[in-house]
Amino acid sequence: MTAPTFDLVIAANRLPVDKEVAEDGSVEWRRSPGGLVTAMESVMRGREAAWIGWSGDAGDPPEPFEENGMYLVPIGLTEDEVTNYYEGYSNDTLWPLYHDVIVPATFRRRWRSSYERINQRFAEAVSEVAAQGATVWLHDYQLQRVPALLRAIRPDLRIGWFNHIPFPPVEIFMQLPGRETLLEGLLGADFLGFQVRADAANFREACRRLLHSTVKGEVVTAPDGRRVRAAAVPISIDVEELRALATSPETLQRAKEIRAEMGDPEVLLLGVDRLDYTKGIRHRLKAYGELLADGRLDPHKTRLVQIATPSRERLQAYRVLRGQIEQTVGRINGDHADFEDTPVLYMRRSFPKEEMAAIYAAADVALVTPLRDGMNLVAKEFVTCARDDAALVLSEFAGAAGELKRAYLCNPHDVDRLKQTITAAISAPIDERRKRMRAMRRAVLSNDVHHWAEAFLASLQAAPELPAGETDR
Ligand code: ADQ
Repeated sequence: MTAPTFDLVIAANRLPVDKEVAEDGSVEWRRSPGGLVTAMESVMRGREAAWIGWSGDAGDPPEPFEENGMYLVPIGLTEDEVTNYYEGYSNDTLWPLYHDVIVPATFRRRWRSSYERINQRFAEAVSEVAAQGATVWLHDYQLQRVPALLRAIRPDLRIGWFNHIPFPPVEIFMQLPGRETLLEGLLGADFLGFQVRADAANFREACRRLLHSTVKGEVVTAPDGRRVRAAAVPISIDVEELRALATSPETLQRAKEIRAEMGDPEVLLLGVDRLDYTKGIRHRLKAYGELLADGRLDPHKTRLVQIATPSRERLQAYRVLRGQIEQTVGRINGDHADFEDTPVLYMRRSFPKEEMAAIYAAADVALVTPLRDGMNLVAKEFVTCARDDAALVLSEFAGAAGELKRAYLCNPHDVDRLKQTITAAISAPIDERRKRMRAMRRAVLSNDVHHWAEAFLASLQAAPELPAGETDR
């Protein structure tokens, strides 16, 4: 039987669902957590499309299947390929390199060849289900070779790629062995989307410096003479849907219960992150611990709820981070807890979105303090769900800081200033907090996830020209 073909094909490292095997051996697919799926879920609704991605397990892939109206094509990875392509090259070479080398990037030649092989596998899988002239939307740093590999077998396709993480300055990118190959891979696309303008500019500068490409405005000339546009299209969330959930009577009731269960603290601080060293969880805990020790926050009146989704736990840097965070939480609670009060509530697990909305609605101040982040959807989710008088402390190194300019902005590396910013957010007059929250709501509303997807697809169709209605920047 030949595979069905589609006018829209999405490819991302992972499928949007995770496999769960029940005790009786039956298999169920659940929506996977994380920013990419959160964003794409609402984009895909009502569209006929195929999604190519890895199922998350090593071994033979399951057959393609339909889920929520989407045709899902699992890509198989062997145990070795998981180690080399996914954990190695993607998460131990590219991830740290693209996040300002917060931890050192590791370079191994066998990881690189595995990355090339898997990208070829993705290109072939896309090619099989893409109709003549179809639109292909590739995602993220794991698939940077796919555009060129796919174009080589299917020159009829419109190929777009979106980078969910930052694109580093050329001085850092240059460290990557074989760096030209990745740039050439990306230049196989018609349109390249980045979170913020600085990322797109970094990419164009890398092409200029390392490939000697001609760059005019946002357009780079590829080695084969095609013109490729690289521009910012900041990602967002489904504001309307989330706002409706957050303001429902059930959620508001649950938010009250959450505070009551914690003994109705005067100040409820909140952190929500994947357990990743880019998210600045350690810096945040250090600042909070010091504020308690200095007596500037009262451990009997303040709670920090830190929710951390387990992530990439087979990698050493992530295991070390988890140990450090758990030790710090233990130390803060050891120093300040008593029979009634526990100043840090640390929860290492995922919550359903209803519960997340209630937690956001319950908080007074969200601490979103990544050391580097492509966008950070938690910041936008908080603004959407929070009470009008709640406050957001936001790192300048999150892409979201470009839009949420009325947050309490901070440099998380500067612990003293971080402490000051946290206390400023806690003690600001209610009027000021309301004003800031209103301005941030407007910013989030003006660019929701549907707007993002439409902007990306319109840019892809028009590339290398600007889509109608968009003016040159
Ligand atoms: P992530 O690094 O995963 O995304 P982020 O943008 O904050 O970071 O998205 C996390 C998502 O997971 C949010 O939707 C959040 O609600 C959800 N989440 C986190 N912890 C959770 C928990 N314990 N339970 C349930 N849900 C939880 C990457 C980039 C980001 C970029 C996104 C989208 O690193 O910079 O914003 O992709 O492009």
